[in-house]
Amino acid sequence: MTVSRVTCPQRTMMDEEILQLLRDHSSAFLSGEEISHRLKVSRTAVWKRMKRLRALGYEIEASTRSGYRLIRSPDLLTPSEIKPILKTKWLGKTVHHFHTLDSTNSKAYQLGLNGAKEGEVVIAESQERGRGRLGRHWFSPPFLNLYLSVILRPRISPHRASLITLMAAVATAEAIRKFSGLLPLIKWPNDILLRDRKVAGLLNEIHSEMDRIHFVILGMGVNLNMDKRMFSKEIRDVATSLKIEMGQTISRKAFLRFLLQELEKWYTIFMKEGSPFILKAWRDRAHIKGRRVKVTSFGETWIGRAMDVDSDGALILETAGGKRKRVVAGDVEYKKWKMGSEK
Ligand code: BT5
Repeated sequence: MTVSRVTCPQRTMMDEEILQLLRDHSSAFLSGEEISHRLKVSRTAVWKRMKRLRALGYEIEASTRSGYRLIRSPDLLTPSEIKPILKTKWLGKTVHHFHTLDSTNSKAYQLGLNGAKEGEVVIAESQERGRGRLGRHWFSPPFLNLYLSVILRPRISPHRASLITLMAAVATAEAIRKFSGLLPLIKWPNDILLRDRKVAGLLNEIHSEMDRIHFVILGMGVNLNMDKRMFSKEIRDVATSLKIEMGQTISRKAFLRFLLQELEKWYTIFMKEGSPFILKAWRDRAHIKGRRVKVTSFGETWIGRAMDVDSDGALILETAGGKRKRVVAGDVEYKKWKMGSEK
């Protein structure tokens, strides 16, 4: 891996308050005295905070006579950066932001157990142990991409939880399409591809009883500003980022806005209209019907023709002998049709 681990100080409540004050006075200087008075701290404490904020990438102009002025904020995904630009009604109204976490899904799961509300979001600038499915690793270097988990509390039966993954895949694909103008393809069950390379992956985890879901953690990893050389060798030829595909640096905040907006929209559709609408949207963006695929599931492998996904989101496969298989979890690899392999 060519990107080194970066650790940086966490922002505190006081940092947030100072930033809010500076934002509220963005057209003028705010004196150190005024800030120290409003926050009830010494001027030295204010000066130290300004130093810290600069170290975090905030460009703050300082004048001995006039005080401080915020010139530019870094592309951080903190609540105070995100809130002003979010267009959602309920999703992301509470954002838990961390510079680094083991995994946003693990953190969100803990929060879910502690009663976090539907729509709360966990975001990390980097993950030490970002997780894929089946114990696999999700490469999560700092400040470049999106690593987020959303807590949902759908009133649906646990066997329909995989539809949430399909719903989220549609939302992610739509966010990418609207943001970039590019046409992503969904690969069953949880990959989003651009030019056949993985740009995003989803990890859906549930906490439930037999017949009731307590909460779903929807984990989303989207590669935004990775250059090809930044990917580890193993995934360099199968992964991509929006920067690679669009040829320009991506504002993570701007993309996050699209993503949360689409997610709120498609989740609301799913809860109101049920699965048919989501399945149609998914099929339209997956083009899986009739493709020759190799499917691996729980240590078994089949090659055959993908027929469809059923109403619970399972993949329906027709194997060489014409038998139908229903696959609830696994990995799909696309294969080329060879002469005579149609049967
Ligand atoms: C996934 O698993 O695609 C689900 C990835 C979910 C990641 C998010 S990030 C926020 C949240 N918190 C977490 O801890 N996880 C979620 P899977 O289908 O198993 O794919 C994993 C495989 O994708 C790996 O074995 C690699 O081959 C490849 N891979 C790893 N990192 C990648 C990356 N950044 N971009 C593209 N491919 C990657």
